Amino acid sequence: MTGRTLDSIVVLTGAGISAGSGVPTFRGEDGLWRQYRAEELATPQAFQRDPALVWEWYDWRRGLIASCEPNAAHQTLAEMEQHCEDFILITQNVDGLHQRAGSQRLLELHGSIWQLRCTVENRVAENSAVPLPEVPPRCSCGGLLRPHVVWFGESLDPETLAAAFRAAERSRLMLVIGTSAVVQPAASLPAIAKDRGAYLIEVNVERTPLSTYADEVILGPAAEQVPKLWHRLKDITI
Ligand code: BV8
Repeated sequence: MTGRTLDSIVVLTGAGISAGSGVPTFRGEDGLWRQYRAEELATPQAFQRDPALVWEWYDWRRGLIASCEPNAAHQTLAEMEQHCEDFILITQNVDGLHQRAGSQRLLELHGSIWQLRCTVENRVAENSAVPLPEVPPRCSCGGLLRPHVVWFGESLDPETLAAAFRAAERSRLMLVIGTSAVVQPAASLPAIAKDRGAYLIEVNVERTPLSTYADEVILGPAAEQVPKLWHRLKDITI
């Protein structure tokens, strides 16, 4: 790292940062629910085919996440935001743990499990009821409500995605924490940052497709490694 003030940090997180809080990851061995894989349920086709089944999965996840607490990695990122003038946290997670840890400069690429959208009126509302009083939940207009998340095969919110690309393009330092780096278009953000000259640090319990071009790969649980990394970073310039 060259001697520059630590002025612009972009962080990309995935399900692995919440694993330390007890939230199952998507592709790990804990990514199964009943006999289904997450990718089979997080699709508009699955919802169309069996909204009750998809909602049972989301209701179960909401209940589980509600009993989980942000871990030291989430809390460290919230502290980092206070330290850096140009900081943005981009997450693929829908669990809301970054907000509960205090992060504010946050882009939720894939939406939030705590917001429901009417499939008729398209209205979005916060809903933290666990368990849901009825499954599948319905809007006052009678329409089915769906989780306000981005399913596989659905496009991300264009403004959120554009903001994420802009952040990646201007970053001097990008931290990529707890993602298998396979889901697009989120997985292309680190490559954009790297191509623009950012210093890339990956934190994961195993190597990923990203590891070959990261400047540093820190192997270990995010809850342990992210606080250590921040302790190292905050006293240096890049
Ligand atoms: C789209 C919300 C346009 C729902 C999710 C190329 C370009 C564009 C699209 C595609 C493309 N190729 C393929 C596609 C389609 C698809 C895609 O990427 N498929 C993949 C599987 C190949 N992308 C899309 O459909 C996206 N839409 O691009 O729109 C379009 C439109 C139509 C047709 C084509 C394109 C939408 C993707 C969003 C899907 N929604 N979630 C919900 O959550 O309920 S994605 C889902 O995966 C979660 O958000 C999750 O966060 C995300 C990524 O997974 P990870 O976060 O990385 O989690 P994972 O379990 O995989 O890995 C965990 C990692 O943590 C592991 O590396 C593990 O080692 C590590 N770990 C574990 N424990 C720890 C740890 N690390 C640190 N500490 C620990 N303790």
